[in-house]
Amino acid sequence: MALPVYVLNGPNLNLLGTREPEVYGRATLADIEKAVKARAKSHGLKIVFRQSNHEGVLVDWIQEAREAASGVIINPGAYGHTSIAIFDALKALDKPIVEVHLSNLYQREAFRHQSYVSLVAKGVIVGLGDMGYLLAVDAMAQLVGSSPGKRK
Ligand code: CA2
Repeated sequence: MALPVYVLNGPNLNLLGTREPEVYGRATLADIEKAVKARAKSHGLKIVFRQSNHEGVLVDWIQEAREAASGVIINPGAYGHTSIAIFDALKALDKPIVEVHLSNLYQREAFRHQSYVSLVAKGVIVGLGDMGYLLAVDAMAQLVGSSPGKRK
């Protein structure tokens, strides 16, 4: 049985769809989860989709992924810019990592221009809104060698 891809979301992403639609779009995180699972199914991939506002919880899930996931797609939210703990946990994960940000970090404040996660991610998708998550699933399918013919 193929292991699922973990899709991990950091702080405040539970608020998507409620404020700042011009920056983050109108989709809620539940909308994104639904779309991600549908896209993953077309690749024969299973998804574990989670969100936490707590750094240590995200670290725990990344550690869990060492045994339980085939790869990790992560929108670390603001922790991407600050968290060495999340960087260390991801560095210890010997699986493909794709980083996603809804907004284009490079058109925003300077403190958003650097990401610790980018240092350990195979690829980074920024500025494409919720489409970025779907592109990350497509990329992950290639990275973990999944295809509809291999559906489990
Ligand atoms: O662009 C992204 O995906 C971010 O990871 C979103 C984070 C931000 O701190 C990163 O720099 C970039 C923040 C998510 C906050 O989302 C909200 C949505 C609606 C209302 C309030 C916050």
